[in-house]
Amino acid sequence: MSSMGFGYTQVKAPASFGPVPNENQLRWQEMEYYAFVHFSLNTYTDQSWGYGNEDINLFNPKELDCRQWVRICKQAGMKGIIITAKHHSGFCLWPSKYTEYSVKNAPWKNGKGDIVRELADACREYGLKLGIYLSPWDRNHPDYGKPEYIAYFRNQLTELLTNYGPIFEVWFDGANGGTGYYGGANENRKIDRTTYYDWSNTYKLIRKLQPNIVIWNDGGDRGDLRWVGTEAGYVGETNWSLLNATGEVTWNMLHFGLENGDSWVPAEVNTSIRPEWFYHPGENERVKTVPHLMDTYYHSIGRNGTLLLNFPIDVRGLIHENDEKAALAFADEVKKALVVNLALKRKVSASNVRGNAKHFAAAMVVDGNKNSYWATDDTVKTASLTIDFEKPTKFNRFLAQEYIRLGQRVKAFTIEALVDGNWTELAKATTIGYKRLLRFPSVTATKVRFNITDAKSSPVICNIGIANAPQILAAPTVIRDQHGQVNIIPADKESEVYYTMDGSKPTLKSKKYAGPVDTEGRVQISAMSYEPASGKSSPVTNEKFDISRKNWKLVDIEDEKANTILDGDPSTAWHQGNGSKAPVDLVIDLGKEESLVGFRYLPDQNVWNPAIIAHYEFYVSGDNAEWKLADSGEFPNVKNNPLWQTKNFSPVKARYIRLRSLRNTDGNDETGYAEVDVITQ
Ligand code: FUL
Repeated sequence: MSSMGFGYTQVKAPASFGPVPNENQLRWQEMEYYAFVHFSLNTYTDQSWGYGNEDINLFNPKELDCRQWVRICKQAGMKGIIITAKHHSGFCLWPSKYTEYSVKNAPWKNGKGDIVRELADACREYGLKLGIYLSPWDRNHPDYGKPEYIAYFRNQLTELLTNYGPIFEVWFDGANGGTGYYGGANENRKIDRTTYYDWSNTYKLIRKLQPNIVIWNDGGDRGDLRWVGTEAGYVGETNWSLLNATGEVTWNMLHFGLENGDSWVPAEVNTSIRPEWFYHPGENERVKTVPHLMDTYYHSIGRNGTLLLNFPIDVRGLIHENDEKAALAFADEVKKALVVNLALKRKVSASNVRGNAKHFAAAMVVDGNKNSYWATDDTVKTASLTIDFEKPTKFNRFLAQEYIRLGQRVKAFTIEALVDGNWTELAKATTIGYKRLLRFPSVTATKVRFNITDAKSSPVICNIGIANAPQILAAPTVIRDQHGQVNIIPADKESEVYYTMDGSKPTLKSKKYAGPVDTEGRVQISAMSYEPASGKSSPVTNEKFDISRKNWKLVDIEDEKANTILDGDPSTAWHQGNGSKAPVDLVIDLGKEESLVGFRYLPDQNVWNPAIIAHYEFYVSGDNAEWKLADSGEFPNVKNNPLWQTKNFSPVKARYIRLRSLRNTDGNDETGYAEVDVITQ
């Protein structure tokens, strides 16, 4: 059929559907991958959140080199860097006119330095974009919580958005209000996140100073971008780039977007290359592995998000070599996985083409041009596209992109392959958006069929990719249960596992894992998976366990399920609630006297009401009658990043421990625990 019969209107481009991105959001989305750098006084105090009274004299990086940061980011394929110009402690990395708590009073460069300037210069040199993180919460400033602080905050914002050239993104952390130094007041200051900052006027200021910027804000008025509800490095499989302009934003909306939202608010996945955001020397061996980072990639950029990957700047003022190595190896793996598009310029046909017009034909998805697209007639909401390899071809990845200038439309799709003359389904998925990537086991086929099975409006697809990515082996999981049995679980059941118990790196000559290993006392396990078919081995998992918890007993707790606190399995948790009002105590009998130097707490990993302890006291006792306070404080950032919390204290001998939750992160009286453990001398 020719397009003639349909008249001119049929071959006009489809009208946009629903909310669409503005030019700033589009430019940002196309960046796909960019860096965060966390650097502050925290770097020198081994803290996650500074209190606001940390000694400025500690800030003296000896080898600070922003060009090194930018070089690594550039080599890793990133397009920009967002720097923590001011974190919660209030310490400023630029010589702000409005506070004394900044680099201008630090020994570094005799107070003449400006890290934001050095980074801006390095970014310009390497062609990367600069972004600014400015914490709204300021634990140093005496006026925090009062109206005067807003003027201070805007003054700082004005400095940062005026003096350092174009800024692509500004980042306003949602952690707001709480205890702090506040110029010596040392108190708890609460603010109303919805009104205190008067965001709408701050936004006006920002847009006036930097018209091309995108605003990230998870706490206040709707910004241009949204948080995804977790710092673990993934957004929902279903991911709409939409939210409502006003009203409450629930965790579900952050994580999955809002199918019928009235505004374009796309997702940015922020996560760190190490467990924590700031540099902690104890994490040098805990930099994420390539398989881990690849999962993050598929679960962020591969799910219609961007990836904001953090480097904690180390004490020297550099990106640590382990982080550099991981980031470059990750970039290399992404390239190996996706660079060859087997669909490019292949024969392709579609079940429907808009007005049968050539410029909307199926071939537009494999022409290597993201600005041309395949579109169907307006009434068509289900359609398929068949790519013909003309010979058996092996692949295991599928990529699709919607032309989002016209809105996000696809609700569901499947992928099928013609294998030995039969069509078999390889994958089933929901949304696409700017970019969607699917992984499935390798298959050899002559044709691939992409079926849009549900859409809000006629589909508009600008790119399809098919790739054959090399297999990569993930490191195994190591768990020790309460009885001291160590279980090593490979990610792929067919892998073999080799391990050592003396801290040495496992090889094929090490012990082969053949089932749970009984252990007593302190142990260290280093384990790797090995795939005999390919001869490949995984990165190594290192786990250290303290004294065995065999004879431990939870005191005065009837519920048997409570023992999950001691089962070594991070995925099982128990909640103490039952009407008990905060503070809530957990008492454990260690069975005999131990020399304690600290404790560890792993929050419930569940995202729904994990009831994580935010402020704690830790007591010890010899007889369960007389108690002594060994330590107290906060677990910073545990809601967004519920990692193992480790606290050290002066050595003390005790048989009983009491972990007291003073306040939880959900503001109720429950307390959730995945694990509790001690550190012995
Ligand atoms: C969180 C902060 O509290 C962390 O310290 C970190 O800056 C992260 C990016 O955002 O909410």
